[in-house]
Amino acid sequence: MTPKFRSSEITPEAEYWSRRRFLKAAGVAAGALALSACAPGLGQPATTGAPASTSAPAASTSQPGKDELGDAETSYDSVTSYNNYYEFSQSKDNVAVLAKNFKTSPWMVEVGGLVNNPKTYDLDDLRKKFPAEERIYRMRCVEAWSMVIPWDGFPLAKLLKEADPTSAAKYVRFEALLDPKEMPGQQSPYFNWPYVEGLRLDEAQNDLTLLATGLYGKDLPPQNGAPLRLVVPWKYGFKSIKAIVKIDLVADMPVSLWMNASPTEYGFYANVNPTVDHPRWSQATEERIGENARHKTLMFNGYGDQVASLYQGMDLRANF
Ligand SMILES: Nc1nc2c(c(=O)[nH]1)N[C@H]1C(S)=C(S)[C@@H](COP(=O)(O)O)O[C@H]1N2
Ligand SMILES: [Mo]
Repeated sequence: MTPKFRSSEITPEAEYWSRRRFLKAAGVAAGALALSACAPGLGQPATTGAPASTSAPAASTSQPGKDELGDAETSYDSVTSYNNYYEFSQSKDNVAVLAKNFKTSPWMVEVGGLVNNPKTYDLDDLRKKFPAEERIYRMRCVEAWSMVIPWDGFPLAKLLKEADPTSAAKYVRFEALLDPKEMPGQQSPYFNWPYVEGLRLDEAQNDLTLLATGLYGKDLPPQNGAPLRLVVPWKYGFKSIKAIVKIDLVADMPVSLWMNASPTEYGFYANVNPTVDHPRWSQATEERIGENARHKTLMFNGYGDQVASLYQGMDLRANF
């Protein structure tokens, strides 16, 4: 059981922001300083020798190094050194160091539940079976910062098709690795480990929904969720679960780690929505890491053409 605790005691997704606000109010340029300290690529193009992105995802209008809206990719250094990964740390700037020696091979992924074809995959076999393609996606954290990341991966829909959900399957439940020896953050009693996330089946089957194995043309580094993580670009970043070991088709809506930790702040749907604020801060704008100006937050993070129909007739304020 998860111990219940007051939201003032939570360090998640929230404390970070209120701390920045506090420091700003105190007259310190805290936000900019803190970010430049942990985002070395600030304002610079990617210089890490990573291959330039050449192909576009859903839209074919992208220029190399940009998403389909013309937004520049966030530098490789920022993407790999500013991370949310509570299994390792509640601070974003030391995850990369703490996760450095995390063992990501061999790795097994168990696909089961309400399917006709349950199977446990070795990750290497899975990668051979479903070759990676590049998708340049915006990633919007619920904490009101964002990045543009060129992922390599394959649509979850392909794996689901092979698993062959039964008619009783309505949701997909994802589970991350539980290993408190290797993941020191799992010694925190404030969270109901392992990290769990979920999608409605039709969301999971949408072509945008990616199982990522790499970024910038290289294997995922541990801090970004190696060897296998979800990417759901129209939802807040916490839906994009890292270090997946289990994917189950289920009948009932899964309860995620964040819903469990703070149900009034983090809902199941978590669709990016500039008109529905977090109880403690506005979601109207976001800080694009590596840039100075704030961006306006876009409905469904700018992917409405592909996903708005999934929510027709739903009250997106109630289903936050
Ligand atoms: N297993 C796991 N997955 C996770 C998290 C986490 O703490 N544990 N954090 C989430 C949050 S809040 C965000 S914003 C993204 C960050 O992904 P990135 O570090 O690759 O940018 O990962 C998400 N996936
Ligand atoms: Mo996040």
